[in-house]
Amino acid sequence: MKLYDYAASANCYKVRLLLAQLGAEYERIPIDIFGGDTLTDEFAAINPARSTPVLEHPPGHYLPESNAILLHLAEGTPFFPRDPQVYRWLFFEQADVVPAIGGLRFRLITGRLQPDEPDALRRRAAAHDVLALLDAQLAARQFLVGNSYGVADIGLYGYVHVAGEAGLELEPYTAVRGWLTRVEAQPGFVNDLDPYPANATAGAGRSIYD
Ligand SMILES: N[C@@H](CCC(=O)N[C@@H](CS)C(=O)NCC(=O)O)C(=O)O
Repeated sequence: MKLYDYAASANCYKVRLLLAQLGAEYERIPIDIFGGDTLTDEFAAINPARSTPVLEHPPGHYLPESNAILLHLAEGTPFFPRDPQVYRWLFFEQADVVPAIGGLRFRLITGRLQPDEPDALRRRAAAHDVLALLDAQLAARQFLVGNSYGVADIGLYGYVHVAGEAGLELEPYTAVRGWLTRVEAQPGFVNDLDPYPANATAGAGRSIYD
């Protein structure tokens, strides 16, 4: 199994977290997205969307999309409870959590947006809506689906745990904070999300964002 992977991407980190908790052996293929690695014809043949992560398994078969990879790897394991709510949370993560929290964090840290610009204010408001929704969901339960830890929690943890780096104060979201602590206490938990490297700064590299 190979993972085409960017160390500073929370979408990639979500997959690395599940792989670690499954005890799976795999080879990491580092993709320097701001070094132009996703802009090559070779990478487009692996994933025409030019994004990471991509799982290669078996050799020559490529699965892009972080949450598709999570669902595929978790199939038949305790990390995938037979409850359709799992799908609901993973779609919510991509549609609402990533653009709001992930998009804000990436653009602020790498200098693509200033905190007082309209796009930052819009993303910040959306992020607080997301956090309030999650806080209400988690107020009466230990984990997002069926009260047992699984891929829905892994998918949401990826970007929610770095909300503070986007300047989002988590203090009012008591249930979210409790859930983050429970996720971090799970057997085999790892956090190997790297900070953005220097070439991620606006104007410093080449990527689909520039
Ligand atoms: N929906 C995709 C989004 C993946 C994505 O946006 N990946 C970013 C890093 S977080 C990327 O690889 N961008 C490629 C580039 O900038 O060239 C998923 O969940 O896998």
